[in-house]
Amino acid sequence: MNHRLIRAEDPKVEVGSFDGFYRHGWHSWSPSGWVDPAAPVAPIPDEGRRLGHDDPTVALETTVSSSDVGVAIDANGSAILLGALAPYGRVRPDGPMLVGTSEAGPIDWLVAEGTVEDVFAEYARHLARHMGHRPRRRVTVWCSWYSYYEDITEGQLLDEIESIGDMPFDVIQVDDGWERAIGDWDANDGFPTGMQAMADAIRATGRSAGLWLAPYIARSDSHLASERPELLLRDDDGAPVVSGINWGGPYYSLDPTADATTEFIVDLITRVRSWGYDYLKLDFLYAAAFPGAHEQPMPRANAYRHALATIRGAAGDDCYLNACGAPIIASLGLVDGIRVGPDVAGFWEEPGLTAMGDFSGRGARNAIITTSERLWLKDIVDTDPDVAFFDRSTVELDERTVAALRDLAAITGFVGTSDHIGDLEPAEATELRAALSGVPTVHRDGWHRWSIDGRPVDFTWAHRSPTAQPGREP
Ligand code: 9PG
Repeated sequence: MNHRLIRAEDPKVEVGSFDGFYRHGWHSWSPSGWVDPAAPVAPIPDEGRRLGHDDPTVALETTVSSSDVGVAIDANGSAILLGALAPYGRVRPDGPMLVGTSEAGPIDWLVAEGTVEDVFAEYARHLARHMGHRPRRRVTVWCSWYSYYEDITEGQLLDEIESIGDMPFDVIQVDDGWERAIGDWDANDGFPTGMQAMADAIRATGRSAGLWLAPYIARSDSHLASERPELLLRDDDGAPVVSGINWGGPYYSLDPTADATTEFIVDLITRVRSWGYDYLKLDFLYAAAFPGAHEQPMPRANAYRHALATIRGAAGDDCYLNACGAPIIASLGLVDGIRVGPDVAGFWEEPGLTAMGDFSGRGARNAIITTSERLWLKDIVDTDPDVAFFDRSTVELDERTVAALRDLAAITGFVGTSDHIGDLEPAEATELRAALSGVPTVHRDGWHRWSIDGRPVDFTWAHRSPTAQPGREP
């Protein structure tokens, strides 16, 4: 393997003709994998879906491009990687070349040539050096989202804790549905004794209490948006920046560079820490890296790093931060875990989203593809593949897909589920217990091929599904 570091604003690397290009999505849910570099890209027609899908600055482009790192497979089968070592980069295939651009002037780039596994391993090593890194951990988490969705109440969760019994989860995490509104982070009427009491109940079982927050967004109908307008990120015309549409309407980005936002975030994180939560699932973080007229002008990735540093400072070094919907490269060094794919679901895909070319939508297909294409990150940050399913009665997935999700958990060491533990058949409960307590020996045998305790695992089939994005794969 050859590699060199260069400092440049717009590096160009000659490859020769290539028909396989690794495009890296900007944030957790953004599609990643091997595409045809010359294939036209159709922007997602639905504005709400488009906003939350990938980097908004390229959402209307009609050619392939990649966030921070791109890899070409040349005529000899060699991989040539061009990767930014700072979170400002974009890489585009351009005829026989890879061309980089930086949003923040000259930056360091890695150019590496070798096998695809080796060039990514080299890139990961350099990223850890440039962006920082935190200790790797094994994570076992029960999360409320994928069985309750927003319909959670204190009573249901207390029953769930009871059913979980001695199942070896380290974390029980309350997901979306506990708050008054997106932006108004107080317990709603479903949690009459409050979030501190919920944390107490979880901690009484000897586990860490986890809580979901989307700290840098506010729904348009929240008190925060109407009463603290000085926190909102503005565009050049002074209008609040809409960073997506969900929960039945638009949500706005907060301006992470505004002093008022920093105060709000410090207060929020200090409060949830004082309730007893020491695992925070921080969601919709990409909104903090949206372009806008920042109170303190700076590159948007710096505003984002400031946002994460503010949370880390208030949460303390011993709080586990799991970044979701989060720009990947820009999050390195400040958080413990990063969700590296879109939401899984108990079905393969939503045909309507696939038809729109939206591969960030929920479903097992998109989750397996993007997560398996991001496993090169797993040695420098905890990579959350999203939950696996153990209760067969709740999913319409075939056994191969159920197994692939569990294999991703085994490979990453991030094992989560939302299944109702009390509903598991005895054999399923045994499988879950084994997945939570086993520490398998994992080897990478090829780009899509792994072995887990000597058992071969191959994700190639998922990539060859009839609706997969085209492009030569390694
Ligand atoms: C809670 C959920 C869960 C889940 C997160 C995130 O509209 N959207 O495009 C969209 C994308 C992802 C999403 C919700 C909506 O899920 O990934 O684990 O915490 O939020 O609301």
